[in-house]
Amino acid sequence: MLRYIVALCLLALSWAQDCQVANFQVVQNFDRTRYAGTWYAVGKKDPEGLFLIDNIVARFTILEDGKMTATAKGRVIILNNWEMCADMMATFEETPDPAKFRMKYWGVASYLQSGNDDHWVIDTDYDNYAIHYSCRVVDTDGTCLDSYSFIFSRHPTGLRAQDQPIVTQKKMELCLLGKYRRVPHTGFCQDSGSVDTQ
Ligand code: DAO
Repeated sequence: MLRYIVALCLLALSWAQDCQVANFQVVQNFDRTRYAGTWYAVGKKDPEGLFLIDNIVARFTILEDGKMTATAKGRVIILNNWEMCADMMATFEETPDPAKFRMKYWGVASYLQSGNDDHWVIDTDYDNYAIHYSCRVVDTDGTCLDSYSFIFSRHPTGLRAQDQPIVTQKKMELCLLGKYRRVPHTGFCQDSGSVDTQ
């Protein structure tokens, strides 16, 4: 019975969402220094033309001039069936909102994907979980046509039980509840550099 009540409440709340990208709330007073360090992607909502599949680990660094950069690794399949660990790099351009960045990214090898996406930090407690969001294409009605989102954890084993309701609430606010998949960490990228050794 309780399960049905919770499901009905979630449904009612999701109906109340307007799903306007411009109205999505990001974390207040974002502190990039506390955000720095290693994050394990434990959940992902894929964009069209999925790139990073699993074993995704990102490490954010704050340079001396205060700018944020990142390196990331993850298992990818390129050229139809070539499986490899992609070594990626990213720089972040600030915007008037401290939790909203433009992220320029590229592969260490030229045949890897490159691009320029939004990188919004929707929520984080800095020590355990972070919710990232990027909308690549905004529809004419203001909703998102092509988005991706990472659920990051400081722990490769996943989210702590107490963080799960917060993350579920945020997925709902992004109108992405039910669109995420689990991101396994099998050690696939472990021997290819240092990003996931901390
Ligand atoms: O996996 O389909 C996809 C989209 C991922 C975009 C590439 C991200 C590469 C750099 C990530 C740095 C920190 C999140």
